[in-house]
Amino acid sequence: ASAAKPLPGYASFKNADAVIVHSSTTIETKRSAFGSSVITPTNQLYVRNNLPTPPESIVADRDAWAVQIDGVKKPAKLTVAELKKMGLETVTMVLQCSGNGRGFFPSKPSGTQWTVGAAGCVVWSGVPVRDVVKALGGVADGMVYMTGTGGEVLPAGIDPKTVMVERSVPAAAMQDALLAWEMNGEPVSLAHGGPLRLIVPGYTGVNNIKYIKQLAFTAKESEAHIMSHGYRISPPGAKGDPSQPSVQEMSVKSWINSPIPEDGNQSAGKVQIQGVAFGGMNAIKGVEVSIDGGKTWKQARLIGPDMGKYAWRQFALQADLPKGTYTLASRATDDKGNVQPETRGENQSGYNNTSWADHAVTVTVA
Ligand code: MSS
Repeated sequence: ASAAKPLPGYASFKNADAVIVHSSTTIETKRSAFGSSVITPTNQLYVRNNLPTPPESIVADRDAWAVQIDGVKKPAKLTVAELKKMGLETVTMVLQCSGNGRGFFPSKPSGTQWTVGAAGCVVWSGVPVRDVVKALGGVADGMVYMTGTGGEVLPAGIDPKTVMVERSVPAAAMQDALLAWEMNGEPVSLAHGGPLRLIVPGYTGVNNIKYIKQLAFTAKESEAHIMSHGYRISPPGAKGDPSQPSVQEMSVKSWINSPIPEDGNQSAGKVQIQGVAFGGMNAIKGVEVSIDGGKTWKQARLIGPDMGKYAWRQFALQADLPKGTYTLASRATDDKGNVQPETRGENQSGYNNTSWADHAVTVTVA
């Protein structure tokens, strides 16, 4: 077995026992570390950076960070200090990388082999984008996308479009979007996009632009490679291109966090089978649990506080397990009636895996 990789400097505050360091830009939460208190602690939340992390100096004077707002009637460059006076809202949201669950694809798509831990449920505070837009006279005519640009300083000598982190979502997503400066009750850390991050609730991780330096309402999608060719749902064997769907809205998903093989053998008797479920754009209606690999299902209980439709719900099912081997699975339903599917949608890059079968765990009770 290879030795655990050290935490990179910008993420040195992470709890090393609770995470798997895949690389200096990809850190996963251990399945055993999610707990049952809904919110993922900041020091356990996963990290995914597509580029090297900007220097700590960008969070030295947070209020001075400025974001250019374009594609509105009165474009303006606004500092965090100014944004703080324009509105305030808090949203609890599942932040999940588009590639979470890639590690379950038998085709082993290239990219980080995340299992369940490129996700967490976190609380963001900031100004609603719609308030900013209103203050600047509204969206300019003909603009149909909301395009956010990351504040990384790009390497010289290469076409910026090939590396920049810039993503477009439908402009309507601004209704629930925030420009956030606080996460889990603290100023947003550099690792998670401080001083200012675009939060698009219900959309996969990549659409939540860290250290945002420009927010523009645009007539067309960004031509940055990460938008035009990256993060596309392309058929197996095909390259990404703008004609394919982009990873945007998340859909209904759940998984079990306890008991899991990592916990070691279970002793026979009562057990609380427990996990998390979320609906992406919709609230969770219910979760069923199976102890026989999906042959039969029982309704689990939703436990803990309901933090709104963009948050995940904890669920639990009490079971009495005699000695034996069990394949535990969970299957969530959202309030629009969408049911988590048995199988993954095959795609070249291993995105959007919501398969309940892939997320099942096999445990031994002795
Ligand atoms: N932003 C920026 N600026 N940069 C980068 O790199 N990444 C993405 C997002 N944003 C980036 C950004 C991704 S891709 C993800 S997931 C996320 O972020 C993560 O987060 P955190 O905080 O956890 O780290 Mo996949 O879909």
